[in-house]
Amino acid sequence: MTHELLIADKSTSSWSLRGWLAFRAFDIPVRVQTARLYHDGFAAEVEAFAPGARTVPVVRTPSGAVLSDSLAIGWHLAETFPEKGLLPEDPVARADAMSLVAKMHSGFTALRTACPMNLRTGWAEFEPSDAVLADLARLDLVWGRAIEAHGGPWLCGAYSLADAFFAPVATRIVTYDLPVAGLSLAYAKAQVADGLMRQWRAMALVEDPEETVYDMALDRRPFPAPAPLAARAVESGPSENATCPCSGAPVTHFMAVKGRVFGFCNAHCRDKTVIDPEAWPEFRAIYAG
Ligand SMILES: N[C@@H](CCC(=O)N[C@@H](CS)C(=O)NCC(=O)O)C(=O)O
Repeated sequence: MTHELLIADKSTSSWSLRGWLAFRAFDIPVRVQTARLYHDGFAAEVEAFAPGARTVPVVRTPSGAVLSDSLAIGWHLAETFPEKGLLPEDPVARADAMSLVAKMHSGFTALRTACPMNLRTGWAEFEPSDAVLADLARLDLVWGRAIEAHGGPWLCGAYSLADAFFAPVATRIVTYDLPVAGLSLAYAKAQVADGLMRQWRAMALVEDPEETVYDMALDRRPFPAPAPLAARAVESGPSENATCPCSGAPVTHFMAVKGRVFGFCNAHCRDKTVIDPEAWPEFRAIYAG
């Protein structure tokens, strides 16, 4: 039996990203379903998945328990899979990681409210309020102390639940071009460049409808990350590979990159790879081969 996770739109649902990373960053098997946030059927979809739940992420455990909060999900996974490294082994680092998770879960409200996560775009000339600047100063303190105390590269040494929780905050630092200390900026950029974040964002661009809910009265600028390898969907093969790098099934959909053609077993596999080919280790392997 596998855990089941219900999330919402990947471009904008920051809590969903935390829940998803709590599984995927630690290689914990999970079956994922998506409900559309801000659509009429959302509440009913959540209720059908887990009676009594109101928000995402929400998890159904193999034993039938419902976990309807990211903090509970993270804690449950850390307890159930102690070998997966959600929390550091060292007791001090472990306590720090939980403290960071809790700080994130209950804090940085001004920043989170003023700068909604939107992985589709960067924003130009955002003017942070005093309350947002205070949150950013606190972030500098909290991130800086953790990275210095545990030696980096992540908050508590190796990637932990604390980093999964702060990932959506890191995206705001770069998309809103927020003023933070050098160490915080480097940490935020490392978060956005992380392979799983790139996968999440590629799926967001393929799956999510263009929503206006989080539009800002600001000019847009390109999403601030290094340009991915340029690729495009093409109508037909032949492709270098006979089976899909995602599923191993025969190829039916095609992508061209640098004069070479690769195949996939469906449009979703192909399109998420077109967005950012090098985010996907299985594709990287056949590309390098
Ligand atoms: N404290 C919750 C917050 C979850 C949350 O607010 N999720 C948002 C999506 S990002 C949601 O489901 N909103 C729907 C609603 O509030 O009706 C957690 O940690 O999981």
